[in-house]
Amino acid sequence: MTDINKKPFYRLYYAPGAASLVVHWLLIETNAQHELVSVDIAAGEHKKPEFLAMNPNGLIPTMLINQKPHYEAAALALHLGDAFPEAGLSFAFSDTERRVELYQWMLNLANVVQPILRAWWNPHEPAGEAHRDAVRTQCQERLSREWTRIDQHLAEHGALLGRITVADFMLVMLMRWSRNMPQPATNWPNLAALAARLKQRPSFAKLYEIEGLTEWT
Ligand SMILES: N[C@@H](CCC(=O)N[C@@H](CS)C(=O)NCC(=O)O)C(=O)O
Repeated sequence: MTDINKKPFYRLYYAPGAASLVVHWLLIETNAQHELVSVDIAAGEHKKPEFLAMNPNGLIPTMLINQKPHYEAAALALHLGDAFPEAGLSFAFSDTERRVELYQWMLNLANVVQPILRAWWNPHEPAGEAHRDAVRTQCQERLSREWTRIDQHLAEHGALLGRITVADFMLVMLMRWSRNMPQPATNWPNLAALAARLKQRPSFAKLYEIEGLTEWT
């Protein structure tokens, strides 16, 4: 069994602004010892055999935890919340009631919201090149319903779990991806307030500097 007091060493395979962003952000936020490996998606580095040996899905993020490869942004974010309890971004292992709420939100974001955004950024994927515009229209409609639902929840709770957790970092990354949509997530006031709150953290400025990001500051 892993000793929770002995901190792992991480190597994150990332691309600027990609789904690795939440993991990178949390590595900074938790002060985790880590190194970064930039992956050139355009050059197809993530489809090469050496990468597929780490992540057979051929996707970013992929992260070595003590040299063992792991993937899925939501899972990696949950792990960092657990591995760094002092950062206060998760709940104690004994607090199963709160933890199930955290799992619920993370999986809801990863399974419901994230795929819509993936389809928006890759509109040829669901039904081919000929249907790009229809896919994008549908993505916006579906996503607006999701933003409304989450915004209403935030109006009552302020943060997804009532206080800032790894789930809010995940949400803000997904919000960022909607920045060029006709109705970006920041059109919803409680979502905008949450993003503004997280953007004030020093970790956000550091993340942007390292990834060389400029949009959506
Ligand atoms: N479910 C995966 C999705 C990851 C994902 O879609 N990553 C994108 C970057 S944002 C990627 O690797 N795209 C390259 C490709 O699809 O070939 C996760 O959350 O980690």
